[in-house]
Amino acid sequence: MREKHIGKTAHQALLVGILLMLLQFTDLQGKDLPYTPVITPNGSTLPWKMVDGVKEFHLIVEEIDWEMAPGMTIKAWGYNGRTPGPTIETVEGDQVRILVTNKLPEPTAVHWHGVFLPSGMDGVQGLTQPGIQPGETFVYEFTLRQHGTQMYHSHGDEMTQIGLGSMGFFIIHPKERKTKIDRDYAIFLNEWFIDPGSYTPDPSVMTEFNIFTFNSRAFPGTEPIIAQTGDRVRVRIANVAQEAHPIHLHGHSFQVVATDGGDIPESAQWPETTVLVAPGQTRDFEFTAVPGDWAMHCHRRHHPMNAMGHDVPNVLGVNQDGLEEKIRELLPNYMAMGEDGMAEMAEMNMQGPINTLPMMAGEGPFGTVAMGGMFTILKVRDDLDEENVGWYPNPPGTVASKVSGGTTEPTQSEQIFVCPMHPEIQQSEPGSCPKCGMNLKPEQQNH
Ligand SMILES: [Cu+2]
Repeated sequence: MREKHIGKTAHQALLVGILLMLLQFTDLQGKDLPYTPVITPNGSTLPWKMVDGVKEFHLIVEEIDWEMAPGMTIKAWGYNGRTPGPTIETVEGDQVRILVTNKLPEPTAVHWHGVFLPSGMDGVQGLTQPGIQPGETFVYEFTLRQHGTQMYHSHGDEMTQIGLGSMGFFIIHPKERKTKIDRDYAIFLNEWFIDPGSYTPDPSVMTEFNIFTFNSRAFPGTEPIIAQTGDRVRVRIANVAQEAHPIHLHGHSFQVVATDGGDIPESAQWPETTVLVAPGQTRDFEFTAVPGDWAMHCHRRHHPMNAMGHDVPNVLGVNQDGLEEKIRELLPNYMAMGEDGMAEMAEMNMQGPINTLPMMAGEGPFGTVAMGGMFTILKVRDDLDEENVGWYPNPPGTVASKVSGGTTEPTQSEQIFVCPMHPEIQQSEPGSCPKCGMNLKPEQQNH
């Protein structure tokens, strides 16, 4: 009896030991983080290693090939193979050490934007440190005494280096958060001028930009934001570009809860649907997710558009009959456009110069979305399947639809999808024409 009893205790001790080891292992794998990790759509989070109680990160700045959307790749200057650089994630109280290796052809320095630190760690070339020469590695080390959405960006030849993409998020989580965040997203704004048909952004351009990006991606290259119905969602927006961008979210009211200067007290928050994010600012907003597919975009009209929208001759309302043929005698591939607006450019999938995105594009379940640039989709579902989100299944009777035969009285009708070029191609589901590949257009069939 006694032996058996001792045996049982030893067995329990062994089990506890294994459990403790497993817990420690889990912690080492970083799965037991004391915060909801930030997701950087189309981006990544910078891994770190603990060295004698210090969180150590390594950034390498260099020229990279960066895809802005399928069909367009640029020569950017980014960190660790991407622009924006990988998101640095930390917790208030952490001691951090950041190694920066310069593989650019000119000196650089990295500024930790909005972070409280000793002046000599502030990363301003010439003012607080010598420039990091090509091939050199510098070390920055400081203890985090605040929390918030901060940034890192080049502070040497800023016009060129930031202009080509040298920036990233520096997120400091609070030790304890009063209200839980279910999903936490980070989006860096930027605008670029890339001469149609070329690969290197022109950093000397001051105002006339032609590509506008979320995390250096232009729609339809932007990854959607996803959430479960009722989730508390935080979106962090950062800007070190030339222009201020009013970021608008459909279907929700949100509160701006923090800036790069710190948390906004609840008594000072007010409801919004659009937040203006100026150069040098970050803005965090939060909302409770409502089911649907919701657009989120910059509300300046040219910013959810790609190149080619600038300086086109204004022919709105001008009858161009016969003009096309006449010009074709001189320019064989000439195509007249714009008499009824610009939407036809999206329809025709206008072939521009190489490495140049169409002005507007993107396929939705009801046809072309005719957007580009700073545009993404918030996808909220009652039963979220993260691997396969798809298009929102609208409940019956909740989709705008055409009224019949000129009457304004709603009538019973059934939606069909028809090819604009081949009217014989009709089906009950959205899709593309098997003959010409164009998007089928929704039409009503009346009973
Ligand atoms: Cu904008």
